[in-house]
Amino acid sequence: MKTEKTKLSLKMYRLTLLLSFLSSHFIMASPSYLNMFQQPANTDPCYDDRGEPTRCVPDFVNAAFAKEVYASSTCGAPASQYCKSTLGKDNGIIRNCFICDANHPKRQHPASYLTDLNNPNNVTCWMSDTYVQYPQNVTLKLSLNKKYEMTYISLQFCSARPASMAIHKSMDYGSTWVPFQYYSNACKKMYSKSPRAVITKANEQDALCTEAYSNIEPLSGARVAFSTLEGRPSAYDFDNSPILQDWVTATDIMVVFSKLNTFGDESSNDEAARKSYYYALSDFAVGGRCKCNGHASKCIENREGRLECDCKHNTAGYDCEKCKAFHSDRPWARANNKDANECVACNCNLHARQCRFNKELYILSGQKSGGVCIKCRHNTAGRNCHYCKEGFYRDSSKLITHRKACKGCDCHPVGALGRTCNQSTGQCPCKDGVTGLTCNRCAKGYQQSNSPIAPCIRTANSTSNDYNKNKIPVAPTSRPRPAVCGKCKSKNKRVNVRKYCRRDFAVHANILSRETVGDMIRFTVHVISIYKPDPKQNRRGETYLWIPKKDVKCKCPKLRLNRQYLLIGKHRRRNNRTGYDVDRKTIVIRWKDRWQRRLRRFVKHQRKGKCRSNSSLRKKRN
Ligand SMILES: [Ca+2]
Repeated sequence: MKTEKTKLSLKMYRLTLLLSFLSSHFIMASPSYLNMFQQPANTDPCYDDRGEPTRCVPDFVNAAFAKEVYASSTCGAPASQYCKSTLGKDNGIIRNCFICDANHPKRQHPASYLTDLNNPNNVTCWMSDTYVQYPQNVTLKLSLNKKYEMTYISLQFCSARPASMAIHKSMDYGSTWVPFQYYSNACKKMYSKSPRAVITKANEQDALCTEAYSNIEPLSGARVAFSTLEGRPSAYDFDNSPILQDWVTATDIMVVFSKLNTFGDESSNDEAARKSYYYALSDFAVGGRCKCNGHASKCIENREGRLECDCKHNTAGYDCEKCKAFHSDRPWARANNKDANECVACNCNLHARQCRFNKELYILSGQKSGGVCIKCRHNTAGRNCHYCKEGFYRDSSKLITHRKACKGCDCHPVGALGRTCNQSTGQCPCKDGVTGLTCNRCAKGYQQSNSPIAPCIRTANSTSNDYNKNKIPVAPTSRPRPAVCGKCKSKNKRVNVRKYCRRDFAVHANILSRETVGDMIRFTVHVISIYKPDPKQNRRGETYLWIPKKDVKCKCPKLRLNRQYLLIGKHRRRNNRTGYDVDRKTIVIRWKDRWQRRLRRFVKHQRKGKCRSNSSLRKKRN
């Protein structure tokens, strides 16, 4: 009769569990989730028929299934006896004893039996050592290695339920724990919790203690299920409750069995009584969804074997908890059934590859756009790389997205007042009497003077309209090349194996800084690679380039800081300076990565001794 009653109550309990499961399931489910079943299998549930992003969630699963559970106590090592209690006639306790042996396939009760397939026809139970009694406890730890949003945690017992137990959760892979729920026949005493506490909107992340599931009967088969959202007021508005979204999130679950239920006969010398008190469970289930914040419909294993969301809506991260790179125009947000909150790419007009989110700008734009481009290229500037930087102007014949949308101002060094032109017209600011887009000629009624301060002076009766006559010559200022320079050797811009063989060194270097030392300019450089070892020095890292001051003035060669060059040249043996001498015969070209291969070919050529004929010739000549 008793067993019949137990069976019936179990059935009832399973039914209520299923109902609570379904109700909480529906609280978390959105219409888009239900749509999943209506759509053809091959469409992405994260986008609707028109391709618009919609909230999507991974399937509801038993997250604990087949996962490893750590148990602080498991019987059978060494083999030991335990006794099963049943209630006989007149409510007398009948005890049948068995052996738990970890090495015997039919007598073992390992922790893996907690999360195996829960088949009612073949119930498998984990079992602790007998009589691990308060204040000692037994813990079960389950690591999911991924954030999940839990709907319920369910424990099915093979033993009687504990007198006291607690469920804890961790959101940080087991570093810190918070209580989820307490079960005790003495809530106040065991956990300092009132069994009559009520959850309001003010304490929705509090764990409750209930006294309802801690009776010793039934002696086996009872299920205790904790529904994470039950009785929590915001459960009906889960989408808009970050507090509850946080509350149901966990990476790890820990169950602490604090106190065994007994009939009070264990203190006697009745060994069978003590052996009948232990914790045993047939099933540890965690119902929930892989947490993807509404931005993925499935979780997949990554290359390291770790579970992560298959993020959509331009999101990224294990839980789609952030926007992916270059998609920072709007703040990240969880998808809800009204708005998928898709992350939006920054608008940098194809001139930048990085951007960041700026909250103030976002608010100022009426919550439309908050992305700020980083490192605008092609001489552009602005938060969207949408205008030309100082010293450049918009070429209106090209789209703003064009690489050459911004042209250099090219203001005349003498005729213009500065180097910055009007950003839309390109008009440079001209000195008095000077005209032209770049301020390169004298206006009507003015003629050239020799003064760089007033290059055009008013003439009493100027009749000259000759365009060329009015052109202002470039005066020798610090910037432009002096006329005495002559042409730099253009052949020094080309590299071939003959030139390579005839010279002493070939290095790839980055120009770091410059300073004047006597009549020389000394550039500090970082040697990146050496393609022809120089007997005088042969190491990578920082060294110097020495160039006569007059050559630098003439821009022979033209070197700019923070740029990389290929330098192929000879040594002047006159001095003992550290570094490389650069003269007009030295080949100096802006570095291009594609040269690597060609230079390696030259190195091979030299190693095979094919350069020797050239160098021996040169020695003879010397
Ligand atoms: Ca089992």
